[in-house]
Amino acid sequence: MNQQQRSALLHSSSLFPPPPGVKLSYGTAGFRADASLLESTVFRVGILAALRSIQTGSVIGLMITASHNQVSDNGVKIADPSGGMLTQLWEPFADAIANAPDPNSLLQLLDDFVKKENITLEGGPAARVLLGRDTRPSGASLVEAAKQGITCITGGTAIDVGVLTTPQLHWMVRAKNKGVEASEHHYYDQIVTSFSYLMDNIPRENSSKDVNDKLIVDGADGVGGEKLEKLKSSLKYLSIDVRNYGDGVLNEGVGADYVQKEKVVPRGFGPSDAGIRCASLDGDADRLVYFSVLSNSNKIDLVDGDKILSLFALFLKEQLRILDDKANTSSYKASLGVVQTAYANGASTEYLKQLGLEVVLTPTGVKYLHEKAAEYDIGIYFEANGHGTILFSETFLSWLENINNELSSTSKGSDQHKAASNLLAVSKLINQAVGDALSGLLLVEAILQHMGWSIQKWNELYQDLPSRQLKVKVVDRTAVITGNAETVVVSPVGIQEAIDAEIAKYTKGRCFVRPSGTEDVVRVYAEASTQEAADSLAHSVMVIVHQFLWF
Ligand code: 16G
Ligand code: MG
Repeated sequence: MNQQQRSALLHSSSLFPPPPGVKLSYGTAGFRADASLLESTVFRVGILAALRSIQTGSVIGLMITASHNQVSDNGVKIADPSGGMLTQLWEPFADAIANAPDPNSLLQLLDDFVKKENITLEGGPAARVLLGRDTRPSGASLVEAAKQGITCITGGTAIDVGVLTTPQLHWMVRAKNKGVEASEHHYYDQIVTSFSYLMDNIPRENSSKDVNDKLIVDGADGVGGEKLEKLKSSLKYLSIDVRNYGDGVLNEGVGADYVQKEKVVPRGFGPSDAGIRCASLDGDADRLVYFSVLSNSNKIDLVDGDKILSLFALFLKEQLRILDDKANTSSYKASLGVVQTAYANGASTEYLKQLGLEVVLTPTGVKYLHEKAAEYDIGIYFEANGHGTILFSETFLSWLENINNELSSTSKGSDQHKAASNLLAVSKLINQAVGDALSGLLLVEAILQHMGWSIQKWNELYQDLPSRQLKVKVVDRTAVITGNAETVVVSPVGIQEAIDAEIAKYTKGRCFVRPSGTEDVVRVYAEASTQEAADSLAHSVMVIVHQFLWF
């Protein structure tokens, strides 16, 4: 690092002192805290993004959002060149620089890291970072802090793309690095075109009365609602009523997280919506759940991420089967895999296995699911909380393009041709970079129309097992070490045996504990054949956690 670069870093970082006594961690989804504490962190993440851009010779994304957290919080995370999450290898460095106490120690850390990672600061490619933010009021000033961080690396350019959903920013990073058009307009163009294509391909006999074109969407008073409100008029065959698109307080009694956890209607919904298909986005529109309002009540029937996954899996499996029926296509056995976490309802896992699908579990957090799903030709991943997407391998997509062209000349309009083009349209509609509530919603809508299913019919695919989640405050949650995709506790020794002994008392009992990645608690999840049993199992295990960890 030359002298000019050193002084630029020292000078700029002295303008962004870290708040005293605050320790931040990159966690499962970037840094998050009260917005007033974040300027220094965001400035430093700007530096980090610039270094990552130089190292990879690619465009990097930096998103300012705290997703479903309250409006006074904010956060920052990085999108890697593929559009996915920042490589896990850099997370410890992110933690280290965020917590460096003063400009000199920050400079020392950067100097060491640049050497260790062979990052060429002079004469190599210049850093380019796309900067996006959600609708939080604190976003604008944090974007300025990020710009200072990016541009204090010599030659660094910050490209401010304004207010976007998190998945839009990830999509843009991916598109830019593939050398294709990457504006917000192109994002809409791609999803609207592929959605229309899928809708036009629907077998006429399925356009039944069971499924109507009306959908009500809770926009969480965030960026997703705002964007959908603008997008909806370009969507053929679908009439969307967007509520909570920015007129109320972000995430307050609204949004996918609220709806999924509380299982009640979000603000602005009520008994008069009973029976209508409803969906809810989270604050940065990377999570999606569906629900229907029960009559004469504020309670809902929740259709969660597991059911969205099941719907997608069913549809894709069917398209692959139709395609496979064609004897004279050059055969390609596409691998189809489903990725869940331990939070997936046991009934969903059983249902998917009964369909003959390969189901694997990973630890909680999108980065783990995404990585696993990328191992298949078609990898579908979802967390129960509504975050997920479908990944297509390059090899499979190029085979599909060829077959589609071949079928288009030999048997245009045949079932096989439609199946091939449906699969291609899904790969364009669904965000390949990260879970995306807007594109996920359009795919759900297209598939429901295709099947001719109402939300009730969809919800009946299987019956969720009753479950209960609890939080336990402990002295040190890092003392809990889990294994086997968080399904067992490895340490403290003896706790798993105690949990197993409890589980054995319940029919269809299943229970696991894990330290939260976003809150200072240990989480308990329990499932059993009745709600009372699930509650009781969760409670007994909470007591065990206390016994082992409250010392
Ligand atoms: C983060 C993760 C989400 C996970 C949640 C678990 C991303 C983008 N988000 O929000 O996938 O479900 O953390 O929270 O990775 P917990 O560790 O507090 O239970
Ligand atoms: Mg989110």
